[in-house]
Formats: sequence, C-alpha cells, structure tokens
Amino acid sequence: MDSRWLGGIALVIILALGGWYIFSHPTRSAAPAPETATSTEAMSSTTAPVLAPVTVTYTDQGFSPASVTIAEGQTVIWVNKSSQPLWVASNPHPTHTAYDGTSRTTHCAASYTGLAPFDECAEGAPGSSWNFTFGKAGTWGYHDHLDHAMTGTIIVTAAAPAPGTGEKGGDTGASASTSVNVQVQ
Ligand SMILES: [Cu+2]
Repeated sequence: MDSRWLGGIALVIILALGGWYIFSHPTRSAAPAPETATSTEAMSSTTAPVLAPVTVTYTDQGFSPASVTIAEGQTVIWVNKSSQPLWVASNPHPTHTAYDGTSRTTHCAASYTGLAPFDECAEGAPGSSWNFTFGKAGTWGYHDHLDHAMTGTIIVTAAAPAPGTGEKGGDTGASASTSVNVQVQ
C-alpha cells in the first residue's frame, strides 16, 4: 500500500517535471525570436541619431573651432565664454534665411510653429549656452547676430545608409519605415 502510494507520487512528479520541460522549452525558444527582431530594428533606428554633441566655444576672439564637421542629426552646443552676449544665427545677416528659407522676423516670432530655426532668436548672456540639432546636410555659415563680423561654419554630412539593408540609399528610408509599419500593425 505505502509503496504503491510512493510509486504513484513519484510518477506524478516525473510527469509534472516532464510536462513542465516540454512546455517551457519551446516557449523559451519561440519567444526570443520576435524580441530579437524588435530590438534589432529599434537599435538601427535609434543608433544613427545618438551622436555626441559637438561644442563650439565663443570668446572675445570669436568662434572656436570656427569650422566644425558633423553628421546629419548631430547637435552643436555653443558656449558663450566671451564678455558679451551672444546670438547665434544662420547666415546671411540680418535675415538669417540660409538654413531653412525663413527670415528672422518670421522664425523668431512667438507665433512661429515651424521647425526650430537655426537662430538663437535671443541674446545669450556670458556663461550661457545654446544648442541646435542639424537635420539637413550642407554647409551652413552662421554668425553672432550682435557682432556679425564673428562667423563660423557647420558642415553637415549626409547620414550613412543603415548597415545591412543591402538596398540602394534611396530605398533605405522606405524599407525602414515599411518594417516599422508592419510592426505597428
Ligand atoms: Cu544676424
């Protein structure tokens, strides 16, 4: 009687452990597949913009370095270490239209709802800083609007195509957004 009970209990335990292993094993191997795909795509879409900001220092002698080369999506931080206020602005003075085609009177207005302009639109006191993220490739001259003889240049290089896509550069964005749409659906 006792040995039958023990045998029955042992059988139940073995079956339970076996069932646990059979059920847990395929679940573990199946689950990571979509997770891996998701994290790979998330990484490829977030890796590009995460570039360290570049700092340009403004002193009474001007901008240093006067010319900076960055990638699309990278941010420049201007630090005012001069004795005067600084107003960083896109060339040409005084309209500041070169970067996005809008003038200072338009894009500095409180009612302006467009993309952030390459224009500080205010005087930054000594010790303050201002930053701008460049979303457009090109060579962008700028100046201190309060002392427009002080100039600098930001050279923005086009973002490299995402690695591993194996498609033409023009198709990269389309295929990336397509896969995002597929995931959302
Ligand atoms: Cu100006």
